[in-house]
Amino acid sequence: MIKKIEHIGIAVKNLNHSNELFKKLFGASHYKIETVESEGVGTSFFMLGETKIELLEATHPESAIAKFIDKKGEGIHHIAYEVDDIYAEMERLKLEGFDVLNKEPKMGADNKLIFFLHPKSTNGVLVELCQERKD
Ligand code: CMX
Repeated sequence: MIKKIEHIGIAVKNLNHSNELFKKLFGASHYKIETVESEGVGTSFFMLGETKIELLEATHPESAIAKFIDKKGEGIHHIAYEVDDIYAEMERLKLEGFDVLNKEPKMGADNKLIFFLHPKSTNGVLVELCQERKD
């Protein structure tokens, strides 16, 4: 079951610059910075009440974020939904006909198991499904 929006991911060219920009916007600093080499991203997280915003910067030119910015410019990159059972959701969404981009859930930022749905199968919005890793 999908429970709620866990975070909104925003692609940025320069994480340090955008951390300062969003600090001014939100009146609060990011609470975490994390690099996820397997995804080719540097990330920072801001918490606004119960809403989490993730900024993502590419760590190399082949990163999904570099490709996204080259093509579309900076902006909303994905919406992440929290699920209660990520393995069951993966099977359910496959059966529903969505284009699931990963064979298995994998480790993402912020101690989450994640997988993605291709934006072509979700009205043009890249969807991330995530669940807190328990062990
Ligand atoms: N949102 C909406 N559309 C997107 C998109 C995004 N984030 N990224 C790519 N697209 C669109 C492209 O504009 C292109 O559209 P057109 O065909 O109309 O020109 C199309 O998708 C391209 O699709 P593709 O050729 O299959 O593949 P790409 O090489 O562009 O890769 C995607 C796109 C989504 C499959 C790839 O980025 C991916 O696997 N993403 C999941 C992993 C990821 O994004 N990791 C970084 C974040 C990690 C984190 O959150 O920690």
